Amino acid sequence: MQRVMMTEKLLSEEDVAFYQEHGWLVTSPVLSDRAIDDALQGLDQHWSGHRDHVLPGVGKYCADWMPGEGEGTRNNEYISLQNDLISRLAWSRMVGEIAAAASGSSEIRLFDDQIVYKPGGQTEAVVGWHVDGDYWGTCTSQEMLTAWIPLHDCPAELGPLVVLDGSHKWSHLLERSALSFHRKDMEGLAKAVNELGFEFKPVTIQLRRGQFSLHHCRAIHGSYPNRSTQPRIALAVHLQDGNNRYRRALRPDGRPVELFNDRICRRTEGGEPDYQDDAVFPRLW
Ligand SMILES: O=C(O)CCC(=O)C(=O)O
Ligand SMILES: [Fe+2]
Repeated sequence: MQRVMMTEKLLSEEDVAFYQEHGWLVTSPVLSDRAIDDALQGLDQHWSGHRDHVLPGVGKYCADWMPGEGEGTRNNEYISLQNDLISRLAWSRMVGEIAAAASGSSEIRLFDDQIVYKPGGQTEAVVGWHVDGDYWGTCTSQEMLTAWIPLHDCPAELGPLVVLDGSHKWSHLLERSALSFHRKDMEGLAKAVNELGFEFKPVTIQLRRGQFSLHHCRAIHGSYPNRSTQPRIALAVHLQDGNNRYRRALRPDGRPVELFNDRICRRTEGGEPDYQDDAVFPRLW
């Protein structure tokens, strides 16, 4: 009973309906200063070379920016499995509870996470329009979602996340080559969206410290340059609902899709990656 009451307070029925309709949601400031300060400290530890847990293959099979690797946008994937201070924020019950309510799932587990750090003074560097679910071909679920948590106030000037409103309902109709985290052309997509008969409606998710946003795994999103003088640091926590399972998937060239998750998690009796492995996919809710 207590849990149900908490959920009702954190997210109203209207909030859930909004998420289902628009494919994104902004929370109230529910994350503590302490949790965010800890995550910032964890990030400093990571970039100084400290590892609470060594994950073999990080840096080779997934991004792990370290000092000396350029002054552009930094990307550190699977960081919560390596740093305990970051995992406290990434795996927080609060994030899990809100994600569960929004997606209508009784269970939420981590899928993976990443820090995206943009130095100040950017003029061109963007995160290209993409759909997170396109990177998760081995997942059966179409209800996975991402919590985007800035580690400071994040007004428009800092290049926060931008989501195309309602795009989770039609993103599958777009030509895939138009979409990529690494694509630089932010303007070209509007034409393609309009040609399909949909409205190109970018929503800039401006947040205060302690707030976070959720976006659906089929929602198109990206971000513009950080034009401010301070860094923009965000923790993106990619989440799976309780129904998600591994399925075999092939790339366009016919080779099997293999995610970094698949390399590091245990196997089911049938020999397939087990997306319920608590060691790699901890349960938040
Ligand atoms: O932080 C960004 O600009 C992009 C993050 C992102 O793609 C995500 O949260 O799924
Ligand atoms: Fe994304």
